Amino acid sequence: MSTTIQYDLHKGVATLQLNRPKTYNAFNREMALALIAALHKAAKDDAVRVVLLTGMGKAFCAGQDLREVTDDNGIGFEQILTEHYNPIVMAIRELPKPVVCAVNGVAAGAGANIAFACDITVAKASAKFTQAFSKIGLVPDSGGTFFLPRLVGMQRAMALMMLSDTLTAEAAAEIGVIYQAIPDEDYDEAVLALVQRLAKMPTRALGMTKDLLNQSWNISLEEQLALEGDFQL
Ligand code: T3D
Repeated sequence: MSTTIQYDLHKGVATLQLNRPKTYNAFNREMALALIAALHKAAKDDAVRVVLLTGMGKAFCAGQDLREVTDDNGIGFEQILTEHYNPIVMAIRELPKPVVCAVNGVAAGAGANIAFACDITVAKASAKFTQAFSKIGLVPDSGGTFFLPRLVGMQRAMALMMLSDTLTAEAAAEIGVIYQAIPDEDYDEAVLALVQRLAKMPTRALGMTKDLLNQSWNISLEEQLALEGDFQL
């Protein structure tokens, strides 16, 4: 088992902690594959009622480990997306339980977009978000072009992605990119209270709520109403 993801299960809460603090938890292949495995493990384990994704140390996640992409012997862009980020985002969206993301520090590139793909994202008030991709000549990935315009509208998504401006946690909460910015001094306690609260709630109904919201992106109101009825019965 890789140490790049710390997996801990306590009272129904599976905490998945990105653990490469020296690189601000940037994703290398080992950590990406370990996160996919951890998400699948949490999805299958009936003892898990809520998943908490967070980072070790000062940062949440600086996105792709740039040392790995610039390594001539490293894998290429296509493999990085199809084998790392796309499966991570799909595993989060398909996980039939709430996935809370607690952003403990800076979230950049894929790190920011993975945070936006989670069900409820909260952040320490001192945390910051930046798309970062445009600064290094890349287009945003990890589902950012799907989630961000849905969260904040096209204008804001476009500007955030083109300019890669830094967004404070408070500004992110104000415009609806995340659910809440929590004062640093209250952060640990508030995150714990949130996940413990979710763990005591009806997991199956929460999972079905997530499924309904996932499906609402692709279907008509009439179909959605029918689906709500099917799920309620
Ligand atoms: O195939 C593909 O690559 C496609 C997929 C792309 C997905 C992506 O995520 S692309 C975007 C990649 N990420 C970035 O471009 C962000 C790069 N990092 C930064 O802009 C800044 O480091 C931060 C805004 C995240 C934080 O800034 P700051 O000033 O608080 O910290 P710092 O001093 O820049 O970084 C702290 C350490 O983390 C430093 O290490 P050192 O010098 O103390 O040993 C730095 O090198 C390391 N670090 C930060 N980001 C990365 C990283 N190491 C490897 N990869 C990183 N992305």
